[in-house]
Amino acid sequence: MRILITHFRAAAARFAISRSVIVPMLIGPIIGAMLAAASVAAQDATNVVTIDNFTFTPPELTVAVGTTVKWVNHDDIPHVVVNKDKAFRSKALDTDDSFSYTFASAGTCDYFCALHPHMVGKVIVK
Ligand SMILES: [Cu+2]
Repeated sequence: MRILITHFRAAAARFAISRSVIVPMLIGPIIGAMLAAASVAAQDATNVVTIDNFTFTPPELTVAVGTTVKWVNHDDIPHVVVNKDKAFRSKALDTDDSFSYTFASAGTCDYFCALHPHMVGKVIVK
């Protein structure tokens, strides 16, 4: 009987050790993924142009070469984001639709809405 109890205690101790090792192994990558997602979201927030009430906000955005800019339409009517030099043209963006474009070289990008040409904006790539 004494031997059985000793074996049981040893098994319990092994279980405790394995759990203390396995739980951090499982939680580590989850926390890592959460941190990675948070940093991507933070980066995105600075490179988003929103469309509200027929206005691009911010009207002028300065980014580094290689940056992806995302336009998000918050209006309840469609808009189309078009580069003046025809480098890009979005599809018609319905409410909450978005369009992304990566700026591969430096320069000034003037854009407007194809449906409402008085809507204009600018991305300066440095
Ligand atoms: Cu528009």
